[in-house]
Amino acid sequence: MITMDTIIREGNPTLREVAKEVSVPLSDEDIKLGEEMMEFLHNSQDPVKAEELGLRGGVGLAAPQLDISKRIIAVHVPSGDLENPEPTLSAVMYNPKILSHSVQDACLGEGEGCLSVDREVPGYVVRHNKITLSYVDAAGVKQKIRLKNYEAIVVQHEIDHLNGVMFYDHINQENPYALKDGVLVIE
Ligand code: FHF
Ligand code: ZN
Repeated sequence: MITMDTIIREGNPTLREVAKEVSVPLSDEDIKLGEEMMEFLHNSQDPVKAEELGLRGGVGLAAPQLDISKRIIAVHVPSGDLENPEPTLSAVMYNPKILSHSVQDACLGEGEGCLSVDREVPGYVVRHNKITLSYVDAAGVKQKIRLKNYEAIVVQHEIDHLNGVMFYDHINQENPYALKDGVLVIE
């Protein structure tokens, strides 16, 4: 089972590597890793299990955070709506690739954090507001989807991990809360 002890922290060089693509058809090992990554996200969002296991709540996880330099991410974004409890996005993605993106940028009003970063880093993390993404799903099937707003931000945070990029690399060094005109702030 993946716990906080499995997750490597900033300073570990693996977080700065460009991860390798996985081969398709997927290996049993890569399928199992994806399942374990998704299980971690579920556990981390379950108040009882998160408390028991000492997990920080997470909506995404990338294999390099487990010291595994492969292009695998898991995302699980809860709806936050009691009427509609289906997660707005839940998938393990192999070899995810941004095919195109909006001109408009966006950032989370609250900034971002990271399971591999044990400190608060204030500031806006400016990303693309919309992305068109291809990936291979857990069944080995190629998928192509469009994402916007929060879901697009989460996936970009995860794909950054596959490229050795940390969220704070995107924060304006002079003024962490400086924003160019037209950037959507997601609250
Ligand atoms: C998180 N947690 O998941 C953050 C960190 C924008 O590479 O966002 O480092 F648990 C992956 C509902 C809403 C439920 C938010 C992408 C952030 C990715 C994980 N938690 C949440 C929730 C959360 C990182 N990460 C603060 C841990
Ligand atoms: Zn992260």
